Amino acid sequence: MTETPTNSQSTPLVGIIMGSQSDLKVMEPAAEMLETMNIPFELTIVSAHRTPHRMVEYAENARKRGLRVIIAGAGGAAHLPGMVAALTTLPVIGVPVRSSNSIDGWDSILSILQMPGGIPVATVALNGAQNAGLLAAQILGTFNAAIADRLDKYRNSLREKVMRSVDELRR
Ligand code: RP5
Repeated sequence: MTETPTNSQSTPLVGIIMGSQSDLKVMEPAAEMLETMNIPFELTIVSAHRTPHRMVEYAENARKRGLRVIIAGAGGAAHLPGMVAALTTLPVIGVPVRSSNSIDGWDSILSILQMPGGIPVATVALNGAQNAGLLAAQILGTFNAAIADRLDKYRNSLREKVMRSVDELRR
């Protein structure tokens, strides 16, 4: 299976998958965050119900291809993250996507969040792909000092932004 380009020539550590091209806009912040953290990733479309065999192949080969974390986004009856999690022991981060036909996104949230015991999916907020990228970086940062260092710098930048607002309000 050929995957879509990564952010560098290195072997991708994170696989970003989504159920449809229509999820791309929501999922892009995960890719942007991984780019910021200089983490090689791949991004592609894998649909649990439209391309079920592709999903099985992707999940079963993910670890041997070098992936360490999978970010899976889907909307509606969003079974992609749970099914992928069932097929691999790599950590799977689920992004509930608010799709056009959704009931305010609750369908996506509940179908990704409410995994029965035994097969976890780390679920982020509705359309919360940025946090999915960060969480993937944090998982990799547990054994990669360079990534942990970039995460510290990112946190510092958040703190400094708040402190600048505090200073401005004092004036
Ligand atoms: C899911 O169905 C996708 O994840 C998407 O969020 C939703 C709608 O897909 P399209 O009909 O826009 O392709 O599989």
